[in-house]
Amino acid sequence: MPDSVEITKSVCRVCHGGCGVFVHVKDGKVIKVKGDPDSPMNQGWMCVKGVKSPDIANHPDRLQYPLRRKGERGSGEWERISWDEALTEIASKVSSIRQETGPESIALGQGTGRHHYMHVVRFANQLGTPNWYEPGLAQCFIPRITVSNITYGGFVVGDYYGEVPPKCILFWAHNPLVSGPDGELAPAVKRALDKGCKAIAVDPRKTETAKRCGQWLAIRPGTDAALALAMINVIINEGIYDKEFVEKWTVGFNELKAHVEAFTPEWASGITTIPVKDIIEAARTYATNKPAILEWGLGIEQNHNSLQTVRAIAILRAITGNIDVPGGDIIGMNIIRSYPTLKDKLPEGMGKKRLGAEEFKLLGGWRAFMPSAHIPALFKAMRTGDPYKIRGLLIFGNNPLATVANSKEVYESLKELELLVVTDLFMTPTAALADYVLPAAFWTETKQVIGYPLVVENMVMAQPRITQTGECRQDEWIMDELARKLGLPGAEEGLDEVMDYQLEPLGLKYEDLKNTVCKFPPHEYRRYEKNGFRTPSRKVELVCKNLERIGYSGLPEFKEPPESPVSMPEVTKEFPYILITGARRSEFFHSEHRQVSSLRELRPDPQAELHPEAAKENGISDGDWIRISSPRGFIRMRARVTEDIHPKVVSVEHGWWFPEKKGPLFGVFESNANVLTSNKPPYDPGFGSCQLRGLLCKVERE
Ligand SMILES: Nc1nc2c(c(=O)[nH]1)N[C@H]1C(S)=C(S)[C@@H](COP(=O)(O)OP(=O)(O)OC[C@H]3O[C@@H](n4cnc5c(=O)[nH]c(N)nc54)[C@H](O)[C@@H]3O)O[C@H]1N2
Ligand SMILES: Nc1nc2c(c(=O)[nH]1)N[C@H]1C(S)=C(S)[C@@H](COP(=O)(O)OP(=O)(O)OC[C@H]3O[C@@H](n4cnc5c(=O)[nH]c(N)nc54)[C@H](O)[C@@H]3O)O[C@H]1N2
Ligand code: SF4
Ligand SMILES: [Mo]
Repeated sequence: MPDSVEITKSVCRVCHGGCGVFVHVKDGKVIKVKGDPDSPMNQGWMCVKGVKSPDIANHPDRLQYPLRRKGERGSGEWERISWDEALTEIASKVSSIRQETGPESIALGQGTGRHHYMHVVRFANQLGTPNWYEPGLAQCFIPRITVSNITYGGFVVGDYYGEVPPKCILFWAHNPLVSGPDGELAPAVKRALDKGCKAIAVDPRKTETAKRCGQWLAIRPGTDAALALAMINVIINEGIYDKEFVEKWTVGFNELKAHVEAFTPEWASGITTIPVKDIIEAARTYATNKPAILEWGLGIEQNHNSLQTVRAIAILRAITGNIDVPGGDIIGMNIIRSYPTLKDKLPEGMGKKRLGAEEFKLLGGWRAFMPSAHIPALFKAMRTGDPYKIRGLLIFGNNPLATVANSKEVYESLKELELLVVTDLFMTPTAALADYVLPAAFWTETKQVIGYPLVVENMVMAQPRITQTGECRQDEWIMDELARKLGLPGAEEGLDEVMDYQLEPLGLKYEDLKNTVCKFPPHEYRRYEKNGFRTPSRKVELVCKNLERIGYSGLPEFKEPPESPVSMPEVTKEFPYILITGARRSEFFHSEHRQVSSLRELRPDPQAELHPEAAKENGISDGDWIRISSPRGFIRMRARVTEDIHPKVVSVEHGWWFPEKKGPLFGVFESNANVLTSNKPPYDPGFGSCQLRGLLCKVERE
């Protein structure tokens, strides 16, 4: 029956993923994706991107065959070649570079949390190179994960799935109703809010989430550490901390108490622009409505003080006793084995050669959670050969021209490479500069094991391969084939073995789980009562001696952002507004989906949000095309004038390029937030994060 519809249960992964779905297939093509009402994550709900999966999967511009560059780099002239030709040639070039200048001169790049994430780390170890990157990491998630690990001995997520609902949620620089699954899902948050819990949002924008909160703290970007320190001050001074938990399960309380004495709400108000009474009220609400979830997001990491900002906020959970309690923030159970990344295959001494590792110990050094290269150092090495030349770059799903800070410098760096291979779903501006472009499989075309909620692995799902487009291949297959051709260590095992190895503690194989789709054992709360927390002191580390030992402060501190009205009053005269970039939109995932007309028509143009006061000062009306400039360059976007933003803040979307424009650049410098951002020091001393939010800018009508 060739035209009958087959329906298969699966898990959507247009974003980081997690929504249980039913995939409808007709004549080998996805025709519909519907939410699965039995999925604990989404209970039938789906966002617009997921619903439009068929339009992405079947898009006429999908890359379908391996391509080799024919003309000059970036000329847009390609020839179709077979997989065997492509992989043999790439392997031979990689092999020459490895032999001539060492494996460290080959780098691997990848994008945000995709299915093949850990496989790239594995492939890097197999290749023997310490240099792999992802544009999140220092800017996204690694500070939160690392700080959780050093403070509580494990990553925490909100407990939305147990019997006890939270009484309060503090959304800190996080808009989960739009940004969805980052350990929880929009519907889970919505369900908790619908039950009527108290809620507070700390955000310069009155977001979709902030509108559901009783209190909105319109913070000056980049000053979150000051607010958190003042909230700790109030909670301690008013005696509304959890005395029993603090006494029994934390170290360093007295030092913390003395440390925050100076950080009064009055002090923080002057820095953050939040009224004193609001700071006090937020501290009281969060500390006295228990259990409480603290939902933290990206806005606390994209600055040069990410380590201490995240630490200050992390401490709030501990002193209020909200850790690993029902309805609070629970520590992950990691019910599957961690990914076999073959780190013992990385040759001795290579860790030291990792670019940026010496300086940013928590990103690339041996104390790092998942050591990776510092992006500004890596791209500099491509351009300048300092301290050694990066000659080849293999990218699996990343569009650095759009998503890495200082896009024009990224372009200069990529042009210097001898070998650039890009695997992607579409011809992006980055892929257009490559020597080889390889067609990646869409999520309905891949098989995978997914540990969820993100990072803590309290739930496990497996996804079957359902459809096939052209000659598209799953990224892991490409890496495994290259490993075989290069005769790399560990090449005898690939994705299938990895998936079964991960599932072994559950007594399952991928083939078993593939039909079950989701395993979700009940959470065991307060596991620390048995063996303590997994930190050196076996307690929550309010003061962290391990940080002190490697040269960082053991207690959290506030530092004024380097480019701000306070740090740069002279520059502020020309650039009087504060720029934030990249607040998420439901219709797009980063630089993706601009070619998908059913999504693009919902949001045809790039948008910059600004307050009516700022609009008036500059003669701007809602819907005007405006020029947004920073000290580094300018871009154009359409103005959205709204009261729902701090009067001094301008918020621009990120990831914009125009697939409808001419290649190879496809207008990637016209409306791209990263033309405005800086990749220059000062960086966060632990993670090397740079300031993507809280910079200076000006706005003009075009
Ligand atoms: N200014 C500014 N810049 C930012 C941010 C910000 O807030 N402000 N946010 C940063 C953050 S947190 C992140 S995580 C990064 C994200 O940065 P990226 O990961 O680079 O973002 P994407 O555009 O989602 O993905 C890049 C490419 O992956 C392709 N792709 C999708 N699925 C697959 C697949 O399965 N295989 C392969 N091979 N390719 C695939 C897409 O088509 C797309 O071209 O951006 C960062 N950049
Ligand atoms: N639809 C969609 N969903 C996504 C993504 C996407 O591209 N599209 N990307 C995914 C990825 S990789 C990530 S990392 C997550 C990120 O998801 P979230 O963590 O929710 O991050 P954002 O929406 O980037 O930013 C959250 C809020 O931070 C605020 N903000 C900016 N600067 C500051 C500041 O200095 N302090 C405070 N307190 N707030 C600030 C912004 O106004 C914004 O509302 O989303 C994921 N989900
Ligand atoms: S939030 Fe949207 S894109 Fe992400 S998994 Fe769910 S339906 Fe898919
Ligand atoms: Mo991210």
